[in-house]
This record gives sequence, structure tokens and C-alpha cells, in this order.
Amino acid sequence: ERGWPALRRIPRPPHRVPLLGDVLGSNRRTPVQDSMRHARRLGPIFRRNAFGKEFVFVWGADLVADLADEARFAKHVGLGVANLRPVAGDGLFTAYNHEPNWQLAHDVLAPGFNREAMARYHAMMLAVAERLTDHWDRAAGAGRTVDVPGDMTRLTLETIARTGFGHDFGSFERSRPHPFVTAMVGTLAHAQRRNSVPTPLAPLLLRSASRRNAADIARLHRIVDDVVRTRRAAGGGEGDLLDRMLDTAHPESGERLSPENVRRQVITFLIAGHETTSGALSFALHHLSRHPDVAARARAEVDRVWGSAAAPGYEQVARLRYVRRVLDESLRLWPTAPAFAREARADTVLAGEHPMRRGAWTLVLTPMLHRDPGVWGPDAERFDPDRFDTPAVRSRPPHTFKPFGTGARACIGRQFALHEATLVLGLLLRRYELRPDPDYRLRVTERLTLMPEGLRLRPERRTARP
Ligand code: MNH
Repeated sequence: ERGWPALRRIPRPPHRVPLLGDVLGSNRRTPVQDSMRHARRLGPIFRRNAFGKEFVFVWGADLVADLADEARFAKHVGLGVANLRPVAGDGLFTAYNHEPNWQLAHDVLAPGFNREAMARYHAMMLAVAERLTDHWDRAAGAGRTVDVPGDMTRLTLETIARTGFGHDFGSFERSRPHPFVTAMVGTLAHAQRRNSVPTPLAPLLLRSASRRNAADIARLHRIVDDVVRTRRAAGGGEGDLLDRMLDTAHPESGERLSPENVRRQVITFLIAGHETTSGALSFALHHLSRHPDVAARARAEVDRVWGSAAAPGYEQVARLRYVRRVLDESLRLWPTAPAFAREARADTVLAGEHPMRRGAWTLVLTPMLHRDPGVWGPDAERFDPDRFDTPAVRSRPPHTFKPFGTGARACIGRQFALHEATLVLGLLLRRYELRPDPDYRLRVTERLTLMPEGLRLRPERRTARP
């Protein structure tokens, strides 16, 4: 093979069907969990074949640490990410490394995630979280269960829309998801499915699906154009992400984002800024409901750190160290952006063993990296937030926990997501006991991102609290 000269040395599943490859018996709705099954059998590096194309997967900690070397490897825009190009073009997430708009947008938007900016978002995050607790209070009062992924998606979409774009989608006033969410879920699922159909057949097999996808993209464009038009008409906002996109010139070159690129960035941030955080919160709530001891410890921390303050201040969120560990441990087991791709910048040898030509690429399977027994021990499947206490973190090698990707193209919204999610978990733990449905078994749905399917909890207002 051109990209991987010693490909034959990399293990692959035993039964391969001519033309189809290893796709038989695999489920196109759950490619990540399928790959996890293969990983467990085939080891830290393996390959799968689909329609004559070989895909190399990596999850062993030593191999991933080597791939994190930015001097030799870079982000690869492939598969799911490349399939989102029709939606987000050269927006920050889907841009090729060589596209000038990546550096331009990165430099213009990065200050939108510094400490001062985050402290400004805090009050708006709190206001959105109160809409959520109003909603859960009504459910608690009536003894009803709540739709956890649905409500977390309402929360995170409102949060990014309001903090980033001064826009209110009214998610909590709607019984069904906002059309933005429906269109987004459609395009994400479509981008995922496009990997499992042979390219020559795609136009045929996917004709009606592509038509639906085009309609979804058009709807996303309409919604986003409306957000931008409203802001332009208002003559500016209060210095949020959208103001940066529209008005801020690059500090050195003086260049600005073009209107077409602004549209792509708005879509990128509205999607990247809520979908994965929603999943992270949902998984964390699932684990908390199943581990009353962990929930009690987290709740005690919230009571201690926040006391009887009506609303926690910005600084008080970072002080929830144990709640943050709950979140980290949830992202360890189910990193909601479950893979990222790396390509060789020049001919090289991966971990001294696997030659790669310039441009050859591989997918890092994060949920398996996060279960590597050599790093996490034989009980890696067990939920245990103490894995993230300071001595444990210090004793682990670097690049073993990668829910936000790696290097220059790692997540720009990491602090935003962690602040929002820690704040919301704190508020929910302080206010409710979370009762699980005893019959619920965790099922993970995939639409490029991961989400616990059909998770419902019964929130109960706490009677005694400080
Ligand atoms: Mn986010 C890139 C995970 C929250 C905006 N994000 C990435 C990558 C991962 C990721 C992994 C790297 C992908 C790759 O290498 O191909 N992101 C997450 C997770 C959460 C998250 C698990 C929540 C939990 N992300 C957010 C939030 C925002 C955001 C919140 C915005 C407010 N993420 C981005 C953008 C990029 C990105 C933009 C692309 C950055 C770049 O390439 O420069």
C-alpha cells in the first residue's frame, strides 16, 4: 500500500468478503462501537477494509503518544470530518491545515475563549441553567421523569447561542427540538453513513438521502443567516463571538473573515459548541444516577464550596474539583467526540515500527485509548472519578486522556465546555436527587458524536440543603 508500506503487518479481522471488505456483520449505525469490538480482538493497532479501502485504527497509548508529536503529525481532515465539508466548508473544525482561513479564524476567535471572555459568559450560562431547573422543578413536582439528552441539548444549544451569538432559540418553550437541532442531527447522521457506502454507489443509493441532506443544510443556512442579519441590523452586540467574526480584524494582517466564512463559522460553533457538551452532561448524569456514593460525594462538595449562595460565582465553579473529576471520568469512558484523525507530515515510522508515507493517516479511537489496560488498569471499564485525583493524574504518562483531541487543532471550546458542564452538574446536584429507571441499560447512539439513547431520570427536589 502506498500510505502504509508495511500494512500487511497490521492485524485485520479474519473474514473478508470480496468487494465489500470487512463490512459484513458490522452495523452502519454504530461504527465506533463496532470498531471498539474489533479493537478488543485485534489489539492496539488494526485495520479494517471497506469497499477496497483500508482504514488503520490506533488506540494503544504508546502509539497515540507518538501520533501526538506535532513535529511529525497533524490533524487529518478525513471520513466524518471531511463529510461535513458541505455543511461547514473551511470553518474552524473542517478546514484543511493549509487553508488560510484556519489560522485567520483561529487568531480572531481564540480571545473569545480567554479567561475574561469566560467570566463574561458565566452569568448567561447561569440564566440558561435556570430555565433547565424551572423545567425540572415542574417534572419533580409532578413526579415525572425527564428526557436527559433532550434537555441537555436544549440547555447547551441555548448556552452557545446566547453567549456566542446573542440569540435565543427558545428551546425550553418548545416541546420538540428546534429545527436547527433536527437539521443538524440529520446532517451529522448523513455524514456518518456516507462512510459506509462505496463511493461509486453513493450517488445512487443515497439519492433521496442526499436530497434530504441538502434540505437540512439549506435550513441550517437560513437559520444562521437570520442570526447574522439580526446582528447586523442591531449594529453590533456586546463583544461576543459573532461580533468577533463580523468586526474583528486579524491583529497582524488586518484581514477580516469573509461573509461566506462567517456563515461557516456560525454553523460550526452552533454545532460544535453544543452537541458534544450535551452528550458529556448526559453521560455524567447517567453515571451519577447509577453511583449514589459518587453523587453523594459530589453533592457534599457543592454544598461545601457554594454554601447557601443563591447563585455560584465564576470562581466557585472551578473549585468543584470532584464534580470536575466526575465529568472527566464520564469523558474517559464515553468521549463524545469519539475519534480524531492524524496524518504524517513527512515519511516517518510510527512508534519505530509502522512506516508511514507522507500524507498517510490513521484514526485514533479515543474510547479504546481511554480503556488501555496498560494505563488504566484491568478495571478500565469501571466508573471511578478518583482516577482523576491529582496524584493519579501525575502518575500517568502524557497523551493518555484525549477527549478534546490534540495539538494545534485541538478543541478551542474546551474551557467553555468544562465550565458550562461543571456549573450545570453543580446546580443539578445541589437541587435534586437523581433517580434512575432501574430497567434502563445504557445504549449509546452514534451520529459522529455519542449520546446515551433514551436516558430518562426522575429528579426529586432535595429537602435538606444548606
Ligand atoms: Mn470541540 C475541535 C471535542 C466542546 C468548538 N472538539 C474538537 C476536537 C475534539 C473536540 C476531539 C478535535 C477534532 C479533530 O481533531 O478532528 N469539543 C469536544 C468535546 C466537547 C467540545 C468532547 C465537549 C465536551 N467544542 C466544544 C465547544 C466548542 C467547540 C463548547 C465551542 C464553543 N471544537 C470546537 C472547534 C473545534 C473543535 C471550533 C475545531 C478547532 C480547530 O480545528 O481549530
